[in-house]
Amino acid sequence: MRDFNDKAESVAPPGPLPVSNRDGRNDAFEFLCRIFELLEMSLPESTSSGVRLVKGSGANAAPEGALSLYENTDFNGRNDDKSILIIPDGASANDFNLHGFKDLASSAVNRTGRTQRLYNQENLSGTHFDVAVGELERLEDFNDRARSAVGL
Ligand SMILES: [Ca+2]
Repeated sequence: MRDFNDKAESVAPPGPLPVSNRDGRNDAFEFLCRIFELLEMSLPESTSSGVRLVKGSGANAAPEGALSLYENTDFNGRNDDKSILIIPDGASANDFNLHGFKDLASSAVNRTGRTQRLYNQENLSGTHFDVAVGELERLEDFNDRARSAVGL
């Protein structure tokens, strides 16, 4: 269930008391298996977030195909103890706080091939700041304000 990480929004008991069937499995177990199969099948690629927090510094630490947000200006300088939030293109990051990165971003490297938009509120709301493709040593008036992001 690797694609289910952070995606559960509710949970419910499996219903009637389990009844063993011919295979020795029970109906409740079969029911849950089926639900999980359906969930896996219905999740489009773009919802597999892949957003991750790493430690490091320098623009070279930013991978291709992702927006990398640095905790400090100048791509964390030379301080490898500082954090970088890596957001793969197509994975909207709706709440940086889930990764312990709320109101921290101070510089960015955009290697996604398209503009990435930062928002000062969760769920892509509030005011925004656009990060063009390339390297941005400081986020200017958006310093320490980013809480969510999405590619345009
Ligand atoms: Ca910062």
